[in-house]
Amino acid sequence: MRLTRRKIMGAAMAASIVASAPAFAAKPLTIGFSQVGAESEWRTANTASIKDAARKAGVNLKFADAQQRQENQVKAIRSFIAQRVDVIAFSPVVESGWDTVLREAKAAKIPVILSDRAVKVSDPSLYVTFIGSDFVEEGRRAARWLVEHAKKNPNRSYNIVELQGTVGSAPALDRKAGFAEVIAGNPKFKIIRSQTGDFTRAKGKEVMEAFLKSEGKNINVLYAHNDDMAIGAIQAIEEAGLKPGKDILVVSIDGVRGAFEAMLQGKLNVTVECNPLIGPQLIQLAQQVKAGKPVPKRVTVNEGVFPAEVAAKEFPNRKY
Ligand code: GZL
Repeated sequence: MRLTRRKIMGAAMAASIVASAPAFAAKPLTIGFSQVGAESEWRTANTASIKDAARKAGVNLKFADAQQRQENQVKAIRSFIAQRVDVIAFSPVVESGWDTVLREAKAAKIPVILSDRAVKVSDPSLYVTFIGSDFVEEGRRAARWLVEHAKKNPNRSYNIVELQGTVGSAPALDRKAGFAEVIAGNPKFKIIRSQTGDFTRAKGKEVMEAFLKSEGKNINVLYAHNDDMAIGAIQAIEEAGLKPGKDILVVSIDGVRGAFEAMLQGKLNVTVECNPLIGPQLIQLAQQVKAGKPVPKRVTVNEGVFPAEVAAKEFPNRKY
């Protein structure tokens, strides 16, 4: 085809108009995020990771703190639906009671991502993906450390008190199950008391005081579902005139700064890492979901186990 001079000029003109047109920036992604609360060091680090990742990615983040109440999360999700956000993400404070509000999000064609904690729903299509830890494995790792440690005292039996996380929450249910699975059938280990400390230092201390009052020197081990409750319980153990980490072994989960400080003081024996720094992966998942790209139904994070012997070496590397 002969390109006439006029056609070439026309094409050049069109190209220059497009090039000079203001670059219309794509509308930023808007994510509505409902956070459990601010109950622990872990949660604070998790919130910071999500907010920092959203800022760096230019995401418009609408953030709601539920103060550990499910009704506040339901309200926040409904508000995100009304505001027509692009993606809803949330860390469900408890596993059940989400079907209705997630059906409303589905009807509004707003995709939902689960962050940190899972839900039990009748229809798995009510959320697109989950990113977080394997809490059952975290419970197993805590128990495996104790079983290994106990080999040093073959004739000794261990009476364990357990501080559970928030009643009905995935981490509490799963960490309890994982720990119990590993000690099942082994007469050396017995859980003599188990009660929720709601993942907070204050409640952990209060419940440990009650355990000490009723069981006293009969207790050899504290298994706490998170470091904050363990740190509160350590105060109660000391106030009872006992040595945490020695008279009562302290086994915990999260790997927060406070746990490393307690290990350096000889008051906590091991913390099983639960990584809160999932902000960048969460934002990336939301961007993929919004772009209609396929994402895995479950994205888990890699985690370690930190006994007191490695605390001094590892502490400078900690990021939360
Ligand atoms: C675990 C997270 C738990 C932490 C607690 O992923 O949901 O909630 O272990 C926090 O510290 O309160």
